[in-house]
Order: sequence, then C-alpha cells, then structure tokens
Amino acid sequence: MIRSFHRLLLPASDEDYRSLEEFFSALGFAPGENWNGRRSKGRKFEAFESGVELAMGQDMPAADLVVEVDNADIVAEAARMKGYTFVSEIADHDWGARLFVLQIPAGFGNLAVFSYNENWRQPTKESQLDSTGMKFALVVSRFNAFITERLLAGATDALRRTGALAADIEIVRVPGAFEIPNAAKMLAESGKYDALVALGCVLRGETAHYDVIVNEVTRGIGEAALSSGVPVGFGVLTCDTLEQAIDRAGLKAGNKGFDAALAAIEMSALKRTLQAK
Ligand code: INI
Repeated sequence: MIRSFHRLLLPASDEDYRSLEEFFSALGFAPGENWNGRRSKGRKFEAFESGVELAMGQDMPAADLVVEVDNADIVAEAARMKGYTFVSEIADHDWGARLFVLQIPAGFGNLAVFSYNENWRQPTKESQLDSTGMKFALVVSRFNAFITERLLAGATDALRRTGALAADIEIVRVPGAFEIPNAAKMLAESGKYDALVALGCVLRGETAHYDVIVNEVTRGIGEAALSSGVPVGFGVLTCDTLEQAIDRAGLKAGNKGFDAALAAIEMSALKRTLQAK
C-alpha cells in the first residue's frame, strides 16, 4: 500500500533551497516533516490530497506540479506581490476552474495553481468536520496488519481531509489489540493530544479467547477515554471471518478506521464546545 507521494526536488545550493522553501510556504503548502542530518537536510510540504494524475485532451496546463487551492485568485495576487514569474495569467478553463501557471524557482519547471469554480464540487460529508489545528495519536495493532494498516490509511485520510497536518498525527504501533488500551491510556494522559483513534482487528476464527480479548479491549479503551477525558475513536474490528474484516477495512462496508477518526474529531469538537460553555 502506498503511504505517501512526494515529488523530490534537489536544489543545488542553499540559496535555491531557501527560495524554494519560501515559494512553497508562500503558496500555502502545510509544513511537513523536516530533518537536518549530518550529510543532508530536507523538508516536506504537504497537501491533504496528493498522487499521480493522468490527463489527456485539450486545455490542460503544461506544468510539472499541479496544486488545487480554495481560491486561485487570492493565491495569484499573493504570488504577484512576491514577484514570482507567471508563465500564464489566471484565466477560466472549460473544465470548471480558474488557473494560472508559475515558474518554480531554481529551474524546477512550472507549477499550475487552480481552484474549482463555486458549486463545481459537491460539498462532502467529511468537509463539515474540521480538524484543523488538532493533534491526534493513532494506536494501531500489528496483529492482523493486513487489515489494521488499511484501517490506519482510512483514519489518516479522514484526519487529513478535514484539515489536520501530517506533523500533528502521531502513529503508535502495539503488538496486538490487547495492548491498545495500555498505550491509549499513556497517550491520553500525556496531555499532548486532542483525541486518539484506536485501530485493531480481532478475528473469532483465529482466537479461542476471542470474547475475553474483545471485552477487555473494549472496556480498556473506554476506560482510557473516560479516565483521561480525551476522546478515543473506536476503530477495532471484531469479526467472525477475515472476509468480514476486509469488507469493513475499505471494501463493501466502508472503512472503520475512517469512521473512528471522524468520531474522534467530532467528540473533540464537542469537548471544546462544552468546556467553553
Ligand atoms: N490480537 C489481535 O489484535 N487480534 C487477534 O485476532 C488476536 N488473536 O487472534 O489472538 C490477537 N492476539 C494477540 C493479543 O492481542 C496480544 O497481543 C497477545 O496476547 C500478547 O499480549
């Protein structure tokens, strides 16, 4: 499973590095992972949806990178004030967008920036939940990793789509579902997180002590949430068969990790509202 996708740029000098840093920050990319080692340094700039896009036909921008923003006119204004070089001015495109193209500093090609015209995209259910600025810890068990890694992808997707930064999502792996409550309690009590998401998978077929584990995990996760006051989204699958688990980890019955993350965001927002009253 692909975890992330980044286009790697290798600036030739510190000056180029700095101008690229400023360029991508100014355009509104969220700050991602940042490292400074003995032999190399680097910085990621994040957008919540990324990937490879194939397109054919007319009216396509000639660009090496494409970013979608909320309002391309505002970003174009900001780019003009910064003195960036426009390859093409902002204009309407017949696929429902306003788009302009900038030169990326240091000779890394062109960047197209666009926003869809109003009403072009249907508002989605998850867009009504906002996790901007929130910090999360995801506790994921390695047992049945084939399933739990998909739950993790779903949970991360829900958090990123609703505005959380990659840097604000801590992923903690534990051996099995039985260990989730212990890790959840420690993380919740650290006071560092707005909410947690617990991700695991217990299969009856492979577990003689299925009921014991399920009861303990459910009780323990509830206890971690109640005693700390930190919401914990419950994304632990308890299924009779692997097929049922696959269905709930991204196939026929949605992704329980995604749902658990949305529940965590909602509960965290509710907590803020109730505390403010
Ligand atoms: N852990 C799971 O997460 N799912 C299972 O289905 C499972 N089975 O089948 O036993 C399981 N067992 C491991 C358990 O959670 C603990 O990690 C282990 O007992 C060590 O404490």
